[in-house]
Amino acid sequence: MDLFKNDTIFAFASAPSSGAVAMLRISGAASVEILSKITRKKLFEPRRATLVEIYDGKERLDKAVAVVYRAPKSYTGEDIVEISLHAGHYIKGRVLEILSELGIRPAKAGEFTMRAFFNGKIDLAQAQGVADIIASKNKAAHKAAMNSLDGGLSGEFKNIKNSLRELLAQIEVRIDDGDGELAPLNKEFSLNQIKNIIEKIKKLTGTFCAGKAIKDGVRVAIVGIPNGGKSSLLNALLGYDRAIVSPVGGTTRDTVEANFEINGVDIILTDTAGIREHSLDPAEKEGMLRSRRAVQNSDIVIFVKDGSSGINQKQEELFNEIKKEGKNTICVINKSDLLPESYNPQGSLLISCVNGSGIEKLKNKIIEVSAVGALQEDGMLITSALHYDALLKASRELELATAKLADLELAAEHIRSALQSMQSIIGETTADDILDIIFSKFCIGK
Ligand SMILES: Nc1nc2c(ncn2[C@@H]2O[C@H](COP(=O)(O)OP(=O)(O)OP(=O)(O)O)[C@@H](O)[C@H]2O)c(=O)[nH]1
Ligand SMILES: [Mg+2]
Repeated sequence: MDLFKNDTIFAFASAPSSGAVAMLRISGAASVEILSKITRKKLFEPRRATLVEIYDGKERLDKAVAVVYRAPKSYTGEDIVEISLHAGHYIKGRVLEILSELGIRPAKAGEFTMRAFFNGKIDLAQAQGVADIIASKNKAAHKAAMNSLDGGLSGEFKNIKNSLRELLAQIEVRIDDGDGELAPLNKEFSLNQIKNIIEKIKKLTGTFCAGKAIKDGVRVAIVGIPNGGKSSLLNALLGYDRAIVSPVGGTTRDTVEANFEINGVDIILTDTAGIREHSLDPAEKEGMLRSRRAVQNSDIVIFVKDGSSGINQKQEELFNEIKKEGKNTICVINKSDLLPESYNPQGSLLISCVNGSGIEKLKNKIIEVSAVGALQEDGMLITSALHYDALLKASRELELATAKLADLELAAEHIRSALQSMQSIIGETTADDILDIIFSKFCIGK
């Protein structure tokens, strides 16, 4: 994508599928003049909805509502025109042609937000919040994106950046002080300052796992020996019949995937073929391979033991083998309805897919053992890999600075690198190719 150009651009900000109204956005110096041309109306009061007629040559194309926002008080910081048209296929297509004929060009993905960024309306972390808010599929992801959009996260980044800048100034001024007029640097104090900043950064990087889980969902694989009730559990968690259940062992062959939410967190649930030692059936063998792959691809494994068959050797061996994969593993003992009430599950969760007992507890347990479980209620959340990498780099540089504090020039070098890393997150010194990556993820019209 070409970086910022000062021409006038247009795009539909509403979804391309049909609806009653389509919102067209024009941004740039020529936008109000273009509006006058297509409506044959000269004066528009800013920020006031005006009923207009859109002309296609001599013919009327549509009746619409137009709003003008004058620079710099607009989303992009430029003059903006927003026109709500009837969402007819012909009207939408024709209006785009007319605007191109008038010499302005279609916007590229993310170009409106990129202009907002270049005009200082938002910083880079907020711009990423815009993309995330559109992409957010669930309550928790939406909350994290709102926080970025509001500038909460940017505020935190800026605090860190400002502390680094002050610290660097303290050191640089002493490097420049050849005559020794200033008191020497209080190394212990500076060391504490750096350590505090490292702490703040670590608090943020520590939320990345949870941030990723919230943004991308938590992958949960259900595994165990045949007939333990894995498919029944998938259905019980989902609340509808997704997978085939039967009393014959080896029912599930292929993995069965389904999505649902627990407390606003997306869960991607995979039911797998039961694993047993001997099977001559090639389809069942392939199914078991897929079960093991599902374990490797998961964040959490639910191991289902069949309580009614007595906890036998084979189940225990398989359980120990699965645990070796190193995943967060929740062990459930199913078919509690067939067990005596006095039964003691010893560290496992007792459930019944037939009467639903223990299922809510299991849902809570899934969130508890997921990365989301460790989150503070109102804490900041890192969801972007770019932010995470930049923060890690900053904290690495600061660790080096603490080790080199005896040599002020070296220490300053590392603190400067950390500062640059923080500035790149906010967008003060971000390389063009990184900006391209960020904005190309946007949809057209935003
Ligand atoms: N009594 C009782 N029966 C259950 C329970 N859960 C599952 N079953 C029964 O156990 C049998 C096997 O259930 P499935 O859900 O198909 O088991 P599975 O682990 O998916 O089996 P495979 O796909 O063959 O590996 C079925 O007859 C279910 O009705 C339960 O909680 N209580
Ligand atoms: Mg099954």
